[in-house]
Amino acid sequence: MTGDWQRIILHADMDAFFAAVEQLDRPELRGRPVVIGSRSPRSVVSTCSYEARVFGVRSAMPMTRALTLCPHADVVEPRMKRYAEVSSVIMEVFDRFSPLVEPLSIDEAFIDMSGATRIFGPPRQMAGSLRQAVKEATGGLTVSVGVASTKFVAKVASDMNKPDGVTVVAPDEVTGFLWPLPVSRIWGVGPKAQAQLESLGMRRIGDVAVRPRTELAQRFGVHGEQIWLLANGIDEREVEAEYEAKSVGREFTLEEDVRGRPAIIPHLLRSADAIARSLRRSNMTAGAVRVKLKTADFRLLTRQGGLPRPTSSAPELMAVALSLLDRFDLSCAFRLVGMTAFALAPLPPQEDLFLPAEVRRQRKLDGAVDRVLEKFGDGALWRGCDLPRGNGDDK
Ligand code: TTP
Ligand code: MG
Repeated sequence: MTGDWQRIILHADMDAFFAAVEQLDRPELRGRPVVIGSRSPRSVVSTCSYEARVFGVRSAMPMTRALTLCPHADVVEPRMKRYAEVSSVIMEVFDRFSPLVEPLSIDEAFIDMSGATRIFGPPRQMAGSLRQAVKEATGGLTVSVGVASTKFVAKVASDMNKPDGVTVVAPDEVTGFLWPLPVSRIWGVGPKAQAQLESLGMRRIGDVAVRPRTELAQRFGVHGEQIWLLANGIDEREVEAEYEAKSVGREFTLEEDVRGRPAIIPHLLRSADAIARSLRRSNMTAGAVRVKLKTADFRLLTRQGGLPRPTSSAPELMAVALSLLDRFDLSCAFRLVGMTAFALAPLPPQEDLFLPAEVRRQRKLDGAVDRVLEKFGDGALWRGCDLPRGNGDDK
């Protein structure tokens, strides 16, 4: 399991979600074929336990057919409110692992863990910790996880060892992993496109990948190009966090690329100041920080690390950001510099009394800085750093 992990993306998908929740809440259903839906003649199967899948029962199948395949199944009416409740528990677990969590449906999400190996260990260990945390938080539910450096491969991978499984696809294993799979595994290839591809001799992903890109583009337009890119494991899409409030970030796209630590630091200071102010305004603290750099050739690099204690102070955020900076290769030019604070929590009331004197002093200074910035606007204070004017825009 080697290779250059530019990004580490986890796709986590609960196993037989609705059915598993029913088996959790009703122990008498454990080990039984459970089919979620109603017994009414027109009902379709919402999902079913793995014990029912052995008989060929599947989601979206007419209930009558499911009961023909598995007559002794327990049919259970869905309880959406309960599933939504469990869904928020698992999403909260994911949020503890990264500020970049993109929920895809009630039971699955992408989690960007790039740059987090210092905290969570190598990819397989990350997946293990996540699965354990989900199990503990839910009281016993299992989740399958795929890990790869792209969303597409991570999503395909999470399905490979279901239920209760992990599949890690290192960057140098992508071709070997994807190519033997049927073309229907490619995002956007439905039954119609599948039939078209097959009629042209492309049954497996590898058959698509080895054709010239232009051939796919000519036959299927932009969509064809997308299929070709995915078949070759190329997928630049970023994990997009849905809820901004779970993290506070500030990044700057620079008019001129910057090179080297001294040129990067002022932009991080700007980010830290803005983030700290925003945290204080909402009486929140952050427990971890992520530094983001985009190279001149658009490669996105991130590193993240925990704070020694939750804080809303710019110097404390900055101290961690500076140590994270040591973990980047800073030899290339960067077009974007940014920072995100996450693992947010409300500031405990009256905590001030118990803080050491230097922390209280820093808080007072922070308050004074906030007042100056509120009066004169961002950029009025750079804490002694020399930042060229007009270099960078707020995003
Ligand atoms: P899935 O993740 O697709 O299915 P699953 O979690 O039941 O099983 P697994 O991931 O182990 O293959 O969908 C999540 C839930 O969404 C599922 O438990 C029930 C609901 N669902 C439907 O109601 N109808 C459907 O057709 C599908 C596919 C899912
Ligand atoms: Mg699922």
